[in-house]
Amino acid sequence: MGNRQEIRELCQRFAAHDRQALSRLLTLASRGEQLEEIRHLVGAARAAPLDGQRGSPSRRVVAITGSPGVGKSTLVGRLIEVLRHQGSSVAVLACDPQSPLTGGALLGDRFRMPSRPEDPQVFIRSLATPGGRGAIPEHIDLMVALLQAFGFAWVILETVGAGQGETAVRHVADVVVLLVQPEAGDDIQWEKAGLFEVADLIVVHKADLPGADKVEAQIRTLVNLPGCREVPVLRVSSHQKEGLEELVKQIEILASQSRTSASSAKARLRDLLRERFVQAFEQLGGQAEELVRGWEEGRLSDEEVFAEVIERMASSSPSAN
Ligand SMILES: Nc1nc2c(ncn2[C@@H]2O[C@H](COP(=O)(O)OP(=O)(O)OP(=O)(O)O)[C@@H](O)[C@H]2O)c(=O)[nH]1
Ligand SMILES: [Mg+2]
Repeated sequence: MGNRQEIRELCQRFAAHDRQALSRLLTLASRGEQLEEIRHLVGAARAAPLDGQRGSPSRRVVAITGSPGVGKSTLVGRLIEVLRHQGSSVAVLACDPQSPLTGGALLGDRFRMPSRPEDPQVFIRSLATPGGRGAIPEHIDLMVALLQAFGFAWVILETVGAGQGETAVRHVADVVVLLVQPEAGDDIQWEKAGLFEVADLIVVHKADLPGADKVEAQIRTLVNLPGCREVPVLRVSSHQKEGLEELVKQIEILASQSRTSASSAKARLRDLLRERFVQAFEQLGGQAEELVRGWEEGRLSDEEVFAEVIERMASSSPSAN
């Protein structure tokens, strides 16, 4: 699969605005195949935008994250309606944690989101995400770049934000929106509190349900604690179609701030470097052990081990990464 001939054809079809080619390239990227060629394609498309995309509107990458069942897919469906109404094109990547029991919520996502095959300005793709790295596929940044190169003004990522996915989403999204819902129990599951740290905007979703006031009050208390950065809190009901325009407006505001804020861009770059560094080290596997053995046996000094690790990381890390 994914031989040279195939990838060449795919790139040509992508340049001719073929959605099936886009879809296949996304699959390859999600599997970590043909990364170099795909990066090249994205770079070329950036330099010479596809027909009809010159003077493209500003791009937005938004992550919609929250626990299973909080209503992410439903809300994304509503956002698509609002954005289309405003004339923007939208692509969605729904990152499904692959459930060992049911095979994931993929079907459910397709059902709840409008699939609109007739609308060329909407593209929806579910991605199975095998375990290991949280809910975000490793090459999500490249998938987003593909969708942008294809011309989508908005890219929305749906993710449960579990595990390391939280930080991965932070690197790629301009704005991270965290959904919480009125809980049946007394308190929000505060073990999810880690997610609050990556959220730029918190949505009390299903605001039509009883208990929305209480959750909102709890969240406001939490985000107003001294030392916490200010995070807007909004109430939205997808069922009642309430709060949606306000949500889009807030996302726009935050996205433009995130783009102009050099410090947040720098922080994102630092996080990315750290993550890639750890990945490259992990890829060394047995080689690192071997060097440590050399140190134990007195053949290598600390500095020599370090220098050797750096050198091997540089040569083994796939240039495509
Ligand atoms: N009351 C109420 N229910 C909602 C609202 N939005 C979604 N729901 C319901 O919440 C349930 C879960 O919705 P989904 O959109 O599938 O939630 P999800 O977060 O995408 O779920 P996963 O993809 O499985 O993590 C469904 O039964 C929806 O009908 C809302 O605004 N109000
Ligand atoms: Mg969903």
